[in-house]
Amino acid sequence: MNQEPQPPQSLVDSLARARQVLICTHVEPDGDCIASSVALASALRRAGKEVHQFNPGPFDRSEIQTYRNEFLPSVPAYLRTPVEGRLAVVLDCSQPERIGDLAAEIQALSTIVIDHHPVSQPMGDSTWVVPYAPAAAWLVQIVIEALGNGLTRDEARLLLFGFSTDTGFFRHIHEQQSPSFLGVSRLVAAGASPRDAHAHMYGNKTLESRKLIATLLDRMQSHYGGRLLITWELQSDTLKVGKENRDSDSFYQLASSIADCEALVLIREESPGRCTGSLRSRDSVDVRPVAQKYGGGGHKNASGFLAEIDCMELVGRVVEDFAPAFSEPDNRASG
Ligand SMILES: [Mn+2]
Repeated sequence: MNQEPQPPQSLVDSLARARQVLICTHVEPDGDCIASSVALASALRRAGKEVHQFNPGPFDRSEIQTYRNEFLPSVPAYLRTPVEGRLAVVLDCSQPERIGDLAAEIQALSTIVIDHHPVSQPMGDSTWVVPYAPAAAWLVQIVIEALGNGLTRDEARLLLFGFSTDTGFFRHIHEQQSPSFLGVSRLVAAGASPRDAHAHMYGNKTLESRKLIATLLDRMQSHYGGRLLITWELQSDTLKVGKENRDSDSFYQLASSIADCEALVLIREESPGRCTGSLRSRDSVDVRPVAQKYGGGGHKNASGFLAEIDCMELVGRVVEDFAPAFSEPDNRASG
């Protein structure tokens, strides 16, 4: 595989024809969906279109705060009815539940979907899902380029930020994703700087945010001979430092560097009796079944869920949930 994927011509045509575009992205937004949305909005406005951006929030991640005012949490009633030239675009997800109430609000509209999450039944009238794409930002870049007006420097910077978010600044890219570097090369040629993108993502952290990581590491439990590592963040920890001082990626980076770790779990008590779980794995361990058990989902190596369960009870349950994954002896050496 050494060619970049191309979007269906019908999808590019419907974007080119649209006069008014409503871009919707997923709950608990991240750098990939937000940057993809803002870059696409910019390119469409350059092409003379009216663009509205929607995201259900919450905007908890510090690196996307700059963009939160560009998004509305719900679609105003006057935009929900189908009229000639009005088009909804769903980015970085393809299941209605991932965009919350927005799904019902755009239900009557003609909808296109651009995503990199593998799902069996994507929503939308015209759909472009490329599961081997490391980020939606790369697909959005290709769509913007297909529209024929090039990329501005700001759009290139945004897309590199999105790409870097989902790839952990290139750490998660594997050899089957080589064509994505062609896209990155064009972003850099258009004026995006990897050095600045790295500083934007990994710099400017507060001391409190580093201390929170220290707390999580200090609490960490090791199970199944060190193959599963699990830790938790209590609401009192979060209140002490503020949600904006959460830095999951730096935490995963540190914890996953521990020898023998194959799966990593971070449980966060959002409020008493209500927790989110983030699951990460290296290589062969599939964390999706555990996330799905609590109504969540995601990728084989990165999944999440929200559960109405007491924090410490959930920690115990999740450890047991991983028993099937680790029932086989460690066969990485032979595999
Ligand atoms: Mn993504």
